[in-house]
Amino acid sequence: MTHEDTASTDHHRAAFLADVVAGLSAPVKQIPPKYFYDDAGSELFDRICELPEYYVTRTETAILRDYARDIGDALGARVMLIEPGSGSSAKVHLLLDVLEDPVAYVPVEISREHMLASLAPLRERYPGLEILPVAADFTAGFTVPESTREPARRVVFFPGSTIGNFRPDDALTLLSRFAAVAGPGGGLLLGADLRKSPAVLEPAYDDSAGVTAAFNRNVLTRINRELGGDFDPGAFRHRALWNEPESRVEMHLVSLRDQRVHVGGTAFDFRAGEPIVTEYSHKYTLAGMADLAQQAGFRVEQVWTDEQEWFSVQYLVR
Ligand code: AVJ
Repeated sequence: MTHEDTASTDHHRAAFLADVVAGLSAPVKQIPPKYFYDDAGSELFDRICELPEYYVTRTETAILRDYARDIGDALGARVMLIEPGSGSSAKVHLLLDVLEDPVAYVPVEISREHMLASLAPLRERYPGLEILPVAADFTAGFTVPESTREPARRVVFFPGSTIGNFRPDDALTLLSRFAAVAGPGGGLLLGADLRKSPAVLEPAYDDSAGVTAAFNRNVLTRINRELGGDFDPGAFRHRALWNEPESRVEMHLVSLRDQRVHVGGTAFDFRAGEPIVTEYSHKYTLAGMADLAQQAGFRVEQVWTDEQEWFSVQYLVR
């Protein structure tokens, strides 16, 4: 463990503690969803992507596969591909297989070990491609490294409908930041889940096997391990609700009894039935996303959806 690693771990722990204490002190208690993704959480999420109810990943992957050539043509040659929140970089090969002479791939990921482990197969598959990993929290801004060859344009790749985790005003801030990263002539290839029946949405976030419930509770286990909390994860119930006015799925951890929990020396009281909000997944219409993109400085160049229009892959240009 280098000095830098210790410093960044301490910095990360301090930010984690501050976010949790602030979130649990709020009128409506909350824990930011970015803290789901420790190694256990990342593995649980990989399992969620295989679930029958969770249509998001397979629907997006099918669109990227079915329209790969069109998407490759739209992005053009000698692209630098930048992927904020790359996770296990499970989708980027669908683009790299069809892109003409891509200059570099820049994954940006908060869990460093998970990212570096996921890059080995890519290095093997694309020996001529420069891969420049950035261990950073993309929501806090990051610097794009220089590539050896000058790219024709920068394209930000933001799949998986992670944009849905952000309230619309925060989503606008994030898209504006991506517009700055892409630069003039650059673009954004965005995966955005679309509005649909709650009868489909709620099971997708509360699957019958209980994997999403375990994913949700895991953040309490992480707080106990990394922040010295004394949560009893079994004393909280997983809940997924469709919020029509806000056009989002909300994930909650509901306290099963009156209880007191301590984190970092601070006590937090919960009433029976009181929720902790752990994630929002906003669902867009095509018109709604086009409007948000325009406010952020993008123009919608092309949109690809599945037959049922459950999911959209959108190429936005500056
Ligand atoms: C990775 C944020 C896109 O919101 O659908 C999956 C995370 N949460 N099941 C989503 C998630 C519950 C997922 N994103």
